[in-house]
Amino acid sequence: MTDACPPRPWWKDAIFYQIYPRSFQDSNGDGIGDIPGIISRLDEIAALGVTALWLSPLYCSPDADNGYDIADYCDIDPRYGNLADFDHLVAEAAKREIKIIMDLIINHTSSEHRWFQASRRGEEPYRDYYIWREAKENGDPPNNWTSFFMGSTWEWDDQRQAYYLHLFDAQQPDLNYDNPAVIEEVKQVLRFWLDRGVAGFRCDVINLLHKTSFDDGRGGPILRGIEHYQTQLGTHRILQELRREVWEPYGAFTVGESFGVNLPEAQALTNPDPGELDVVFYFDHLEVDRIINRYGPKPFSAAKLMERLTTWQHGLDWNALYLENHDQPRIVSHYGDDKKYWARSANLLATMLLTLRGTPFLYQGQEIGMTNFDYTSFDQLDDVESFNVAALMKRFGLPRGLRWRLIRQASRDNARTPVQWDSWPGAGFTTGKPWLAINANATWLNYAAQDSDPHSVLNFYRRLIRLRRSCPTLLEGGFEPLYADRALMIYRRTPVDGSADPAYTIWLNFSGRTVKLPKAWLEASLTDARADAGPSCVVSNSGRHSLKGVLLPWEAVIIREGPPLAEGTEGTDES
Ligand code: ISL
Ligand code: CA
Repeated sequence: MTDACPPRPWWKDAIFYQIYPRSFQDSNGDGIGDIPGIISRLDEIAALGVTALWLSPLYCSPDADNGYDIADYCDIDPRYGNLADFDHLVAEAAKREIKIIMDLIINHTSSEHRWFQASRRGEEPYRDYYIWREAKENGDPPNNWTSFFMGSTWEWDDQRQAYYLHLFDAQQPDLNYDNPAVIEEVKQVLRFWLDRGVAGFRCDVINLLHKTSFDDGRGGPILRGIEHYQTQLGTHRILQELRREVWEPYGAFTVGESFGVNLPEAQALTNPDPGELDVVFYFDHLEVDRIINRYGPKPFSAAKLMERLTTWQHGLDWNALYLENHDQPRIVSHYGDDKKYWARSANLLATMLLTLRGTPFLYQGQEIGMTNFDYTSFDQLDDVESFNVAALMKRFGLPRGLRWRLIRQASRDNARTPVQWDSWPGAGFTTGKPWLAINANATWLNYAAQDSDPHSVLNFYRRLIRLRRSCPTLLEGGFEPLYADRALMIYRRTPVDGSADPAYTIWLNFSGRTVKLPKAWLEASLTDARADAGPSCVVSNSGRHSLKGVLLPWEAVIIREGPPLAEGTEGTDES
């Protein structure tokens, strides 16, 4: 490798898998997933073709926001195990050539963190670790900002006789990034975990760190004031410092969850010069059918999805790819059909995720097509955001039935139900009472039922991942949008210079109807023959190899252009 061409970073060829520990695998019957449970499932994870794990928070936390409220950055919450268990996990993962990245939540801590407790008492050096402001003359909060979890972003503290800022829950006070001591503390935390062998971090709401001003916000009731702290110059400077002083020297990978980020901001956040983050998680590809964030459904359009994906595929040379995480509804329920065409639509979504350019991130249970929860009322929920959004809807006069319908399709609990490993009570997740109810469909929708079924969603993912890793075009090739309308999405992955691997065209029908391929477009850009590729059809989620001018409901096909594959080359059929 010449100096001019730096070695290809490991994370460009990685397949990441996010584990939400409390819902992944319980080992001691207390109904909460834990580190020994994760270790016991590493072979299943390796069998999927995963090469890196993102662990959602394992740190000590009072669980105001399920671990995203950290009370001690350098210890494992006893419910998940201890540091020895963590070291054992890192070692066992390494034996399977699986790297580990941690969830880094540094915009805020838990109000139970010793820093905050000392800050409330006005004790140095912690007095200004957080953002304290006096009340207005009339006792009101310092400004009109509103929280991600609804309500004011300011909480009055009797001990300190002042308000403190919290963009999220009142038990998640924001750290003060105008204080160099805070940044030094963060560097210590990073080094602590990097020295334990982690390979990088998923950085939580990392584009919100620096608040440029505390003037009133101009917007409506949702996230009023965000213009004062979203992706500000100060945040870029902090990330450049962390990169320069810690991430670069350690060679640590960073993916930054960047709420509301647009393409120019993402380009700045991931620009290698001067260097901040490696890749980002953006959101707008998951909000094609949403009015605000994950709420307020509107009709889906494959053309709109293609437009947004194309913006990001062309706007960044490389980026993270995902369809699910612990905050998002299950993608087969969101963009797919979790009833009549459950498997086929799950496989179509897998095909899209794993044929785009970038680093794919899967979320636990996505590989078996887990669906949204089957709850019927609010008292089955756990998520603080769901309760707070529902309360705001109630204040706006929405009737209970409508409130439930809106919350049900967007609640973060949809992704947090325990992983369904088998059909027994407890779904193989726990022998105790699960912390959150298990979906009743675990009786048939589970890992064990799919593991040896060649036509299962699980084996479709396994084969797609193997195919992707064997194709330079899918790994490193370009992205070329070809055609899209309300239902159809057709794009091509173009070959890498000098590679023998040809182009691949991906054909997706995001609808429950058989859809005619656009004849005019076919004749103009592709002959029917190439759309009837026969042996060059390397993936089909319907078992068909010739399109014959149509795509069946939820059909996904990958056609390898150029000379047909040798007979017997592995494709992936869900017949
Ligand atoms: O998912 C979201 C946007 O669609 C928001 O619900 C989410 O709160 C936001 O993206 C920030 O998420 C991250 O920070 C939060 C934590 O609750 C989320 O779980 C985490 O992913 C505060 O730490
Ligand atoms: Ca447990």
